[in-house]
Amino acid sequence: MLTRFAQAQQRPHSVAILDAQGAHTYESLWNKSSQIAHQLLGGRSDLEQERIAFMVSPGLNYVATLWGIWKAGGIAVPLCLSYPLPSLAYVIEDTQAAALVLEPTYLDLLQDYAQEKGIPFHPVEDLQVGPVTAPISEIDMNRGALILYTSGTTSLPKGVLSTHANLEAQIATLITAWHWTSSDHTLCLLPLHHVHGLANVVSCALSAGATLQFLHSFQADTVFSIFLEGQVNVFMAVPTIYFKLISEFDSYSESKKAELSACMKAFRFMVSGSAALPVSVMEKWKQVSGHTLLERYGMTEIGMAISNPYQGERRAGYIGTPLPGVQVRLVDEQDLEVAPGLPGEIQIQGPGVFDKYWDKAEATAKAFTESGWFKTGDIAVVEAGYYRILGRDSIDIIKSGGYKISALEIEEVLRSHELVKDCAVVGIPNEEWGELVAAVLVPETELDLPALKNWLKERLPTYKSPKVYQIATDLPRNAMGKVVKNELKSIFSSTN
Ligand code: MCA
Ligand code: AMP
Repeated sequence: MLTRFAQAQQRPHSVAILDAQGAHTYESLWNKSSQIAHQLLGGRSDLEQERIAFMVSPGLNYVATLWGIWKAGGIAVPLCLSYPLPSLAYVIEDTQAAALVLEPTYLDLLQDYAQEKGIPFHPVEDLQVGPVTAPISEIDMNRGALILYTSGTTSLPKGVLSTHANLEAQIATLITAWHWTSSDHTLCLLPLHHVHGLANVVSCALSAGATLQFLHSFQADTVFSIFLEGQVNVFMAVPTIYFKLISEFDSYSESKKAELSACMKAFRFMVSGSAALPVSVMEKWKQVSGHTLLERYGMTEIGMAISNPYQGERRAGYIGTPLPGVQVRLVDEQDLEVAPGLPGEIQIQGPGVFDKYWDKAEATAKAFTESGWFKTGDIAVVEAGYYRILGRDSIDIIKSGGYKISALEIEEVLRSHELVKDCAVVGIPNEEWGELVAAVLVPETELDLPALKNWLKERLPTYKSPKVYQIATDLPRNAMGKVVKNELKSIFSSTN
């Protein structure tokens, strides 16, 4: 049995999930997921790794669907809840999803599309009927479990296939390193189509027998209200969320600040990751909550790899040391290990490293060295035993609000606009968002920027309010090149 499921057997009557509908026990989660598995199987004994895409709000139904797919022998494909139809269709078609599980809220968006494509779709509620003892065969650890999409240095996102063994390793490492127990109670407000929310928060909490409280989306005042209820003791978020929580905290009266600080002081620990944590945010959060944030480093393809210690010094500006079971090395451009103290690309090996990019053999081959190390594209240095990230190898990868965004994907869309002659997209540093997406356009004529932004929003899944700059002169012919982009980046960073 997957260790992800073990607690459902061991503590059936404990509260697994708190969501907008109330409290749900591990038994209820187990039973609902068995019903879903049974219905998805429809009389078969195994889905044989069929991909099942699902669009369900965070809460009991979400986890029951995920577990149900696994119990039926399928590969789970969580869809982003805010994507427009073309981006959802890309994922559904790229994974050749055999069926969709949808919450009623999302039926309108996908029903016609599914009918047209002949893809069976199930309202999630309809699946929760029938026997709870689904005919589940033992799950082979080397089977595919999950496909999450990640942007990279190509214009189209790639599906990252992780096996059950990969997920078990990713979860086990964090449970040990961060001392998860069944007494923990965590609040999940992160999107669930990424590792941070799905593996680090949801799967670790449920594998430890802890209580997992869901918030549909992030709102700083709601987060603090929940904290004040006094149950949450573990919290994980991206740096942008800590920045926004600090701004909210600053708007409170002195007495409310004191009450909140006292409440947060009692937490077991708090984690930041997915993007570099500015030292200023770390320091301010320490004043606000009494906690030194534990910063860690990971990636969709590998789970978590490097972490500051649970006990011991959490060093500001550093990501820490390799997690148990993860091998890390820093290499130069020839894939040779650098001398101590020199910067190099982080490369990773270990049981948590993904299986392959879905249906992309060439991209998979390119992502590994001949000796099997995964190339992260992140550049780091080791100083006094701790890793420090210096940046990314590719200027075309932007991290904004914790999301990885491909500059090339945005450029491709922009270039299809009839009034855009040329463009270059770069990330410019910003304390709140990490980086802001900035699009530098050479227009055919003066552009109506609000109209252009709306146009972009309809077409771009990763739309993040890009800043748009128009420039009169043509971009140098190699506008995509690193040198030119670096120049644009520094020009617009200083005018920002
Ligand atoms: C939103 N806005 C932005 C951005 N995002 N502006 C600039 N840059 C951005 N990136 C604007 C919107 O257009 C809107 O503006 C206003 O902010 C509010 O938008 P909304 O979407 O409601 O924002 P939010 O709810 O405040 O979202 C911020 C967020 C969210 C909560 C930080 O971005 C988030 O959940 N990030 C987490 C992503 C994550 O989990 N990444 C993990 C992947 P206006 O009001 O003017 O329209 S990485 C991973 O998994 C690896 C393995 C790892 O290491 O963890
Ligand atoms: P994703 O592909 O969305 O999983 O994003 C993974 C990327 O996020 C990594 O390759 C890093 O560039 C970045 N990242 C994650 N954690 C950190 C961190 N603590 N500091 C700096 N960058 C980080």
